[in-house]
Amino acid sequence: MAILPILCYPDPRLHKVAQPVKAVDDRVRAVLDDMLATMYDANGIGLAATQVDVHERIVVIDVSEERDTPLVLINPEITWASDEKQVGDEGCLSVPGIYDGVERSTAVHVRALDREGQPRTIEAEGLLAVCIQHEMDHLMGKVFVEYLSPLKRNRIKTKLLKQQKQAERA
Ligand code: GNR
Ligand code: NI
Repeated sequence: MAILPILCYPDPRLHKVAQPVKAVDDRVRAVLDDMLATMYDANGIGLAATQVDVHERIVVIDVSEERDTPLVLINPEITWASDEKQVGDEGCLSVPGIYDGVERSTAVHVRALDREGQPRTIEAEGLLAVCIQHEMDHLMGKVFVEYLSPLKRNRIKTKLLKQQKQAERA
């Protein structure tokens, strides 16, 4: 298992569209294990493959308090999303230190393959529903700051670029 580097906004690779996984084999299971290790190491509740520069439809999530309930989604598709929506503060491992409100459906149904390649349906609400929508956006090349105003987004971009240049020099 390896902890993978996480791409930081505004890295253009965060906007690549992920391709479907063709076969859930040992290669994909190794990616899943590295992604889980990376997510837990970073104290995130979710991680999309896009964030670790792997452009395949793979997501890992753990919204449990104990951080002992990993959920794996391969080729996820949202089959239903509630009309009811709610604004909640979101953060992202690829946008460190930034938190802002995003409107999401309060509940979703997702069809995905598990680590054995078996199809599963997940009915999610609350934080899990928010996280699933956030991760599926990543697979489409979308980062949550794109829901914010252009003014806010540009300020975030400038701030993070400055931080990254600072880190390079350090
Ligand atoms: O760790 C994370 N927390 C979080 C909080 C509110 C809404 C979404 C998230 S996902 C984020 C991890 C991440 O960046 N996943 O892509
Ligand atoms: Ni994210």
